[in-house]
This record gives sequence, C-alpha cells and structure tokens, in this order.
Amino acid sequence: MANQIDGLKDALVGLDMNKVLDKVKAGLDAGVDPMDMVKDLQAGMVEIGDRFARGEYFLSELIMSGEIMKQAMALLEPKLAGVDQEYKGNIVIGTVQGDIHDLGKNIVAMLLKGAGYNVIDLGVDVPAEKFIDAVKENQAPLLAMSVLLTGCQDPMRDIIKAVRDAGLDVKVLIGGNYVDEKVKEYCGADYFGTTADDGVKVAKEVFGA
Ligand code: B12
Repeated sequence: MANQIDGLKDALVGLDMNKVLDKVKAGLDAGVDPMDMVKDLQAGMVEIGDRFARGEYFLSELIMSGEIMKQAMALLEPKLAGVDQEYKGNIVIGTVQGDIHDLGKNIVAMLLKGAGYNVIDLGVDVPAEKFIDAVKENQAPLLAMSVLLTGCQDPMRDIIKAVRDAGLDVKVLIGGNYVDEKVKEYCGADYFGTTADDGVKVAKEVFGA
C-alpha cells in the first residue's frame, strides 16, 4: 500500500541525501511512525552493505550512507526519545573494541532512553576496562554491547570473560544484525538481540519494568 515513506529506502540506497531528508520530514509531518522510517532506513543500509560486499559500492559510499543515516536520525531522534519520567535504572552500552559502527547502537540507546532507562553510552571501539569501570561506577544491572564485524566476536568474548572475572553482578546483552543464539553461546552473553526493540524487551525483563 502506498504511504508517505514510499521510496525512502531507495533514496538512501541511491545515496540521495536531499531526497532522504525530504521524505523523512514529509513522513513526520504526515504522522508516520518514526520507527517504521528507521526500519526502512535500516533495510537501505543492509542493501548498501550488500552492494559493498559485491564490489558495486566502495568505502566512500559506505561513509556517505553513514552520513545520510546520521542526518536522518537527527530528525527522527526527538520523536523516538524524550520521555519525561523517572529513570527505571542504569544501562551501560557501547560498541565492542575493534568496531566503530555506531548507527545501530545509537538507535538502541535512543529507544532505551525513550523507554525510561538512564543510558551510559561509552561510544565505539570500547575495551573491557572501560565497560567494567562504567558498570561498577553506575552499578548497572545491564551491559549492552553492539557488534557488526564478524571479526570482533573474539574480542567480544574476551570482554565478556573479563566482565565475569571482575565478579560484577550484571547481565550482558549483545546485539547486531548477525548476532544469534550461537554467537551468544560462543561469547558467553546472557541475551542477544538483532533489533533495537529487542534491547527494550531485554531491559524490561532484567529490570522487571
Ligand atoms: C555504514 C557502514 C559503515 C560505516 C559506519 C558508520 C557509522 N557511524 O556507524 C563505515 C564507513 C565507518 C564502515 C566501516 C567499515 N565497515 Co561497515 N558497514 C556499514 C553498513 C553499510 C551499514 C551499517 C549500519 O549503520 N546499518 C544501519 C543500522 C541502523 O543498523 P545496524 O547497525 O544493523 O543496527 C541495528 C541492529 O543490528 C540492532 N543492533 C545493533 N547493535 C545492537 C546492540 C544491541 C544491544 C541490540 C539489542 C541490537 C543492536 O539494532 C539496530 C537498530 O535496529 C554495513 C552493512 C550491514 N549489512 O550492516 C556495513 C558492514 C557492517 N561493514 C563492513 C565492513 C567490512 C566495514 C569495514 C571493515 C570496511 C573497510 N574495508 O574499511 C570498516 C570497519 C571499520 C571498523 N573498524 O569498524 C561489513 C562487515 C562484514 C563482516 N563480516 O564483518 C558490512 C556488513 C558490509 C558488507 N556486507 O561487507 N561501515
């Protein structure tokens, strides 16, 4: 069925920044659910990644797509977050060491904030000590890690082992589009997620609210 966000994914895949931003603005004006637009944009990023893998797009296109996505998210963010209420608890989040992808992590953080949690975002390329210090300092019951590079599975496993060895009472959630039950088991995490909604579901389970 035709709607206001028709063509949003294609505009992103075509790397047409103006068209993407116009469509997002038009969608917001028309009352389209911002999360539906995030999903369309994410599908576009997957298509761009596939083109990169096939050698049809190069690093410059990946960088450009990241920039467009950032600007689109800047328009969508105020509609996704911004819930004025008391915090339900602290959650530490970051992208694992070796990985600098942060667009997905930022969306997860945004939705968690919107759901009422206090999110301590450590950024990208985060080593074990930084995660451990932040969990201790904030007495966070949940540590969420983002990973997009398959080569970062071992670093993630090492980080989780270091967190366990530090004796912290914290549940570990890992997420990213290739993460599954097998990766979760391999890395020794408690939960895994492949969408930002999964992050909120897990937080609700851990905090009971
Ligand atoms: C944009 C992009 C980049 C940008 C990142 C910009 C930025 N600020 O993030 C730049 C140009 C920097 C980049 C660099 C590289 N990239 Co890149 N990149 C992508 C691309 C096209 C899109 C990623 C993205 O932002 N998607 C949109 C967001 C919204 O989706 P998402 O990240 O998947 O997040 C969602 C879910 O995964 C989930 N999620 C994510 N994190 C978490 C965490 C939790 C807790 C939960 C619950 C859920 C969750 O929820 C999010 C929202 O729904 C992907 C393609 C793809 N299929 O993912 C390749 C991709 C990830 N990149 C890839 C590669 C190879 C690289 C480089 C090595 C390229 C190079 N030769 O230098 C470098 C690595 C740099 C590094 N050390 O990290 C490969 C990885 C392949 C692999 N097997 O590991 C991919 C898959 C492309 C491909 N098909 O080859 N990249």
